[in-house]
Amino acid sequence: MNLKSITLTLLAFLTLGTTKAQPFKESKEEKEKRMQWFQDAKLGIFIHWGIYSVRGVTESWSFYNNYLSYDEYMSQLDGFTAKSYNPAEWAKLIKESGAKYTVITSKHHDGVALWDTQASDLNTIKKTPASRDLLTPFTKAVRKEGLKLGIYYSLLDWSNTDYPYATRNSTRYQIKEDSARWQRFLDFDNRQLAELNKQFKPDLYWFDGDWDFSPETWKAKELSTMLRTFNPKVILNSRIQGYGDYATPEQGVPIRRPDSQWWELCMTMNDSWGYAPTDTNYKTANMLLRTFVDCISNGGNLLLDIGPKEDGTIPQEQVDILKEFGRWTKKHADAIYGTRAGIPEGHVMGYTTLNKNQDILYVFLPYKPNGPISVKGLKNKVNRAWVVGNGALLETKVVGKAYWSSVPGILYFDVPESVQDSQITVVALLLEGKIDLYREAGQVITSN
Ligand code: H79
Repeated sequence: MNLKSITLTLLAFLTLGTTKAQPFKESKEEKEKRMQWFQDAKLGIFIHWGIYSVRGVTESWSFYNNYLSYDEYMSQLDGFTAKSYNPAEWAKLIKESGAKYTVITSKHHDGVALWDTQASDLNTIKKTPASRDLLTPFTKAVRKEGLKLGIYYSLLDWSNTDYPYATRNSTRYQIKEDSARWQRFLDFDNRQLAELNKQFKPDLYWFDGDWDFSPETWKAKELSTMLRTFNPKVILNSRIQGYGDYATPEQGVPIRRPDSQWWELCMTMNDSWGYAPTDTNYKTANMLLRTFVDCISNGGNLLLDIGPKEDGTIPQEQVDILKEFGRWTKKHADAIYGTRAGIPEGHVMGYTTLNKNQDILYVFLPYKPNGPISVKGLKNKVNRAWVVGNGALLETKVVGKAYWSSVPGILYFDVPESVQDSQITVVALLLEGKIDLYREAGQVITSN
């Protein structure tokens, strides 16, 4: 290799996209190890911050869907000041909520970048009165708090004239008629991603907006391989056309346990991702805590969204919810972090998780018990029961075990009012040995 070809190879590597990617291979054990922090984390905070917070309109979709013109939408650039932005406070609040990671929009579908990208002038430095890189100080504050850093990046960009679509009913060109133009767009994405890689080396990429094209058109295989080559531990969400690591249901809580070993529900506190003062349809802390517990009982994470105002302040309703999450998660940390999915439905009325050893069953009660709590089908002896975060020991008793039947008796315990939590009470059951459930239909007694 001569100097010229070495330089060229290096250049290609730096810009990503033009190099021949080595296939990314990893064993099941290696992937489990790579995913461990994510699986243990349980709670993440999503941040949608962009020029859409100036008027409080829907992020990017408001012009795509023609609720307002592109020019009107972009005029919000002039009102985006970030004048009270305090990234250290954001990171502190996120940490206080009990979240172990955060994902921030580096660029939404509108193409406005929050960092000093060299690939386009459409960024907060060049085009807004904030006139600075807003991403870097946040990433530093996040690291300082010991949180994992996730970066949201929209693969599509409705502002980029090389992207085939501008709005719902405005197509710029067809890729098959101008593949060079599409390659220019891919190069642009690759350049921005190379910048993000180099400047922030995130723990996680949260892609969005892959739906218009196939994996081949996105060159998703090459893109994901290049990201992993640069940063072998990085976690990718699923929205990179089949090359991600975990499933990302949006807004809708799964009813059945998802097939994927790793998943994360992303959800808004009201009905909007970004700041929207006209949207007062907030879920209560209680509703959101239930959803959170629902997720972890099924082995998933919750990525709960906040939408700061254009000046960088976080709406009070959202701060209040994060603080109530903080109170509750701190008290019940043992039942949350590092746990695994609980037992199947039908054994107890409530959500459950299990510790890694599988010998502590945590029972989450999102209601005031009207009598003792019952757990059926538990073969293990319960050696001890206590109220998590309170410490009170609870008496348990097993009734209805017939000596001639293999069906376990029903375990009962009372949870007195004095030890109940104002949101969700959690009881820990220390089992003798790893959990062993009776999963049959029951003893069938026939006379013939
Ligand atoms: O950033 C937030 C949203 O702006 C973005 N993701 C969250 C995290 C988002 N909004 N909607 N969607 C993602 C879903 C996209 C829906 C689609 Fe379709 C339905 C894509 C393909 C079918 C309708 C038809 C919209 C585009 C084509």
